[in-house]
Amino acid sequence: MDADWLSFHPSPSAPAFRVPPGSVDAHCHVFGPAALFPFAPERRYTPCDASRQQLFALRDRLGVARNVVVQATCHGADNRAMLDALAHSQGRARGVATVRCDVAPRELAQLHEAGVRGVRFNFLKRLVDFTPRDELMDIAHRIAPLGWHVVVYFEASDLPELWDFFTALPTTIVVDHMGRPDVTRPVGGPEFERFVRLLHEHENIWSKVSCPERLSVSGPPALEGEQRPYRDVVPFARRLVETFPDRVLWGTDWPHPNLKQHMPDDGLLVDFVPQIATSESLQRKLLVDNPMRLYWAD
Ligand code: 0GY
Repeated sequence: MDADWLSFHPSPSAPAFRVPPGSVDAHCHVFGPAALFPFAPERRYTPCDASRQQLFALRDRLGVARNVVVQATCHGADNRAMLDALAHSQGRARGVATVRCDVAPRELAQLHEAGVRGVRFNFLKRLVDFTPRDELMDIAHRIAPLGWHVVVYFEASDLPELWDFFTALPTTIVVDHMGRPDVTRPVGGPEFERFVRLLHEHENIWSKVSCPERLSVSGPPALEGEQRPYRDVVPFARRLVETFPDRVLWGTDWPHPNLKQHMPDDGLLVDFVPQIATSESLQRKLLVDNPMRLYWAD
């Protein structure tokens, strides 16, 4: 089956930044292999195969200790590829699943036992069909007793419409990729201010400061000697890390689904971290303490 987007970087550079021991890549995926774990018929894109073995090789290359494997839309609510990665991780991977509202209590218990600690609600119109909010709220109420959280993925322009739904959710909420700000707009402008206000007013809401490669317009270093990968995203991520140091997570987003023009060198994504978390204390919270609290509390 042919992928309709670029393949991931074949040989990421070794990062210049050495992450603290026990660091977690808190947003990454596994895709297929399709021969073993077929993609969902309702998917909006077909990825290249990206196996657990390749994910674990990247983990070791980057010097991180653990992964959080997030279910992506191309696998729908069939969590088998993600669960297979968890099962072969020797406890070094946890998962975020997609479930339908008719999921049985027994299945939720099995997912928990396998290492799942959250569900993901995706609101990107290019990726999923609309799911009624009451179905999502129902799921959130069913997973809350397990101590799980809800990961939400949306476009910044949709936040006003989603605000009341998010703020009514009964769990911790983790926003993917800073709510996808338009980084050509000012970091102090109304759009990003709205997102910062969401976190200020709701202490159960966290943000991933991930995906500079997806949000950036300036892109990776274009000039020889440039030391600041994805510099236009830095003010946004840095503001969140410094304002909410105990509620931010970082991840690679490997294997970077749907990137059609530029595929990042994952080593550079690690080198983005010291730009946005500028002290050892902030780096430790972002990479170790926060994800460990959310995913390995037990
Ligand atoms: C990401 C980003 C994307 C895809 C998905 O579930 C998905 O298919 O999340 C995207 O296309 O922006 O976080 O992996």
